Amino acid sequence: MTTIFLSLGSNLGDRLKTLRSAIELLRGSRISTFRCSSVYETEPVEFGDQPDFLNMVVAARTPLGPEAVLAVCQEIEQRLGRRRPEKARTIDIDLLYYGTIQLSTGDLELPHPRLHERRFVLVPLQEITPDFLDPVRNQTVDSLLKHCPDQSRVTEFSPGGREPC
Ligand code: PH2
Ligand code: MG
Ligand code: MG
Repeated sequence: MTTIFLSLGSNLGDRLKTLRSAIELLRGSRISTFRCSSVYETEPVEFGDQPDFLNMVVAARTPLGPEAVLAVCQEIEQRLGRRRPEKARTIDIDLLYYGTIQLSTGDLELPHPRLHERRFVLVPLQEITPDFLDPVRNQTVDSLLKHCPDQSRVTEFSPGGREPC
């Protein structure tokens, strides 16, 4: 079993409901979530004129390898109505960390190459695992967030209530 961290984002349709469905589907696919961040409303980064996202991060344990996790995530994206290559998406599920493994293939890079530049990832990640040591940048998540140059808006969307995990 390996501990993994996933970033979930939605900026189309019933965003909260879609995040919840994605977690249910992950749990039904041998990706057992055990900790969820709060949900955050976030300003789109690098996407120009787009609706705000809801973003969150979940921790999970899985017997699947990294490529199989990626395949499950893509299958769930399809199932929840994601249509590529549109920028607005019902759901985007990104693998941030697969344990401390580093790898780079055609379709998967671990750790996620841009996570340290994105407040919409780091704020929820810091909430659930501030002391996790990023194996490439050799810094804790706390430190990555402190030094993150991104200034985009990230505000808590569901104060008082973590998502059920
Ligand atoms: N995802 C992106 C690019 N920009 N901005 C926000 N706020 N949230 C996202 O999930 C997001 C983004 C690429 O997948
Ligand atoms: Mg993404
Ligand atoms: Mg993605």
